[in-house]
Amino acid sequence: MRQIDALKSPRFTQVSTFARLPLCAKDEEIKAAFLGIPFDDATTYRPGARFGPMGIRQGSRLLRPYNQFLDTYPFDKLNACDLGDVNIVPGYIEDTMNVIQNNLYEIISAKDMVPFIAGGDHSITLPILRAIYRKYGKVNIVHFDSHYDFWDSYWGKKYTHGTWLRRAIEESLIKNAVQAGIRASTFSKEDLKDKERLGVSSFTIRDLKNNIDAVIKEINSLTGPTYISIDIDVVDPAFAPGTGTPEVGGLTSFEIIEIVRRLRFDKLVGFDVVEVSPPYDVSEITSMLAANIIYEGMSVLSLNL
Ligand SMILES: [Mn+2]
Repeated sequence: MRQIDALKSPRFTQVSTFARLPLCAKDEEIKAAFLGIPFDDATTYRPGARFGPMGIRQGSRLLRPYNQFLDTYPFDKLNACDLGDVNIVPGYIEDTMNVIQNNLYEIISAKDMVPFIAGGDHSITLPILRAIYRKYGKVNIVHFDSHYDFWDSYWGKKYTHGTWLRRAIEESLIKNAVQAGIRASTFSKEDLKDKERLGVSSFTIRDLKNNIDAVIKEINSLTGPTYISIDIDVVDPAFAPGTGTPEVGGLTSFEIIEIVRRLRFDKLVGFDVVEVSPPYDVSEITSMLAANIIYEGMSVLSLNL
């Protein structure tokens, strides 16, 4: 009984939520919320991203209310909260995509808020974009990744964590696509021509490392609603080992955090960090990085308020 009374006290907050934020309440006015999507059946190599939301919540417990680099109190300004996880259907990607799309649309159509989503593998971004499209129409996508993710199919299948961007473009969900950090070996030289065919503005890790300012400038020149998708594997495995398809030679944790801090948008409509796989993590470093990326994203959003 004593424990139950203690949990009712306002002095105690949920410890299993993102950054110890309260769970979202139905009738509350919120500007941003954390949402977990624990689905990893579309991975092609190491699984484990289904534990991403849980790991990122755990890695977020040290986040404090004030961000000195952006001079903002993101959680207060956004009245941020944790929505919990989407109830996905393990093993059934198309059913899961429908659940994600419907759940997310229900949330964003009811409230004028920005979801900060923790994956899950990258396949979740397609149904997210479908829900976003239903509310906002075509949006810009800013995509940080070591992989192009515009392959046509894997094993003859159209929905995987490496095909979502092509599907989103085919479904006309995207206005402009900018991606950065690309470095993985590919299946053939021919594949690279898809950048032009699909109209994706693509920066390799070399482009990014050599001229971070130019990439940020291009991203910040986008107008209209914009969605950010960050595959944690854009970061070097030395800083983010807990992921499904690691590629060496990536960004440092400082670089990705600093890039996110410098992003500015007309209208940010959603943000995800995907492919965090806690079973392959070491000392929670990947989960803590993902949690901090979301914190910086919320901080940038809060600057407009
Ligand atoms: Mn990737």
